[in-house]
Amino acid sequence: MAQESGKRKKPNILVTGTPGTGKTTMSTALAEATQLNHINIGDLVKEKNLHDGWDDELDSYILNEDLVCDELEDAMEEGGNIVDYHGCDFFPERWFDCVVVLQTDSSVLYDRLSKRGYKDAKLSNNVECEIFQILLEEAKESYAEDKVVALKSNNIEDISRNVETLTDWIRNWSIPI
Ligand code: DAT
Repeated sequence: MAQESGKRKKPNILVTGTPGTGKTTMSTALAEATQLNHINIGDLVKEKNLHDGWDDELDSYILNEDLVCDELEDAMEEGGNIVDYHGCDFFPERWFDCVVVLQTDSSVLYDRLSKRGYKDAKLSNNVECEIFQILLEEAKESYAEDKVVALKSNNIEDISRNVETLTDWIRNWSIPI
């Protein structure tokens, strides 16, 4: 993970991965540990109506990428944000100093998503998305290789370790060189 010599005093981190891999859980803990600002894109889209309506088939809002990017521009320029979303290819590459892709074994993910009430196509599509590492591929295609890191998120110990690793990285990033 390389350090960026932009004008930001604090780094911006993107936490991505298939739904259910633990983005919100990990981002919440990381924000608490570092005092960085956690932005859950799904919640933001709902709160500020940054969408083009509801997709019945996908059972989710149709996110409007332009509205989301306009909404975030000032905060991202300022720095110090943890952005949490199950997609990563429409954000400007310059926004992020580190892109974390959380990964979960498919059987564990299946149980988590079933508990969340996902069924049928929605459940199998998301598990397949994880098996084929779609989000890792998307991150590698969208960001410089040295910014992308894949982290396992199968259990509570993984969350603690990931938060520790990223907290250290954030502290080191913030020290002027
Ligand atoms: P996401 O934001 O990626 O959709 P989440 O943070 O909402 O995922 O987590 C989904 C559920 O799984 C939630 O009940 C918490 C649990 N979970 C997430 N990561 C976990 C982990 N590493 N170990 C155990 N449970 C986890």
